[in-house]
Amino acid sequence: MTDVAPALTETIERTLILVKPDGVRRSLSGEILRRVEAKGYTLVAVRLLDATPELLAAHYAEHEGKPFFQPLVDFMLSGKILAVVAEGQGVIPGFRALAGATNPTEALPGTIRGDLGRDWGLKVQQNLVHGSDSPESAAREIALWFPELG
Ligand code: DAT
Ligand code: MG
Repeated sequence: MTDVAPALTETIERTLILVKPDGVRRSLSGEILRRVEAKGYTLVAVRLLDATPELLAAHYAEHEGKPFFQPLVDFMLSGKILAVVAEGQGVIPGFRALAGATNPTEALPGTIRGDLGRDWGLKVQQNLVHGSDSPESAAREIALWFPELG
């Protein structure tokens, strides 16, 4: 058994989840965390905060220069964000599957964006949640939002 346990624990991963300002404003934080917990993932850290332009520029660096970049930053500054670190085997793709497609019109029923989100006709999609898309992104984003865990 001693050679099995370390191999299993090495597969545990962490992801950064954000309940965006639309989710907090619409009082969906609890429903979203409920789905993460009901799936079986563990909440490692949770923080309600106001983002800053600097934090968002770093977080969304890959989108700089795209037409929706400034609307996205303005939207993310429009209210409180619930930042969460969740843990479990496969949690990075697992939460992306729970979240659903980026465009809430296309997100399938059963997903957070499919069940709870819609297109509001704005310059940026307000789609309730962010989830890290790779182990590299997760490590980078967790260090940004939870420096004490990085
Ligand atoms: P995701 O959040 O699914 O990883 P992303 O990283 O490509 O999507 O984009 C970040 C956010 O920007 C996304 O959640 C919503 C918004 N967005 C992306 N593409 C968009 C587009 N073509 N039009 C409007 N908003 C968009
Ligand atoms: Mg993304």
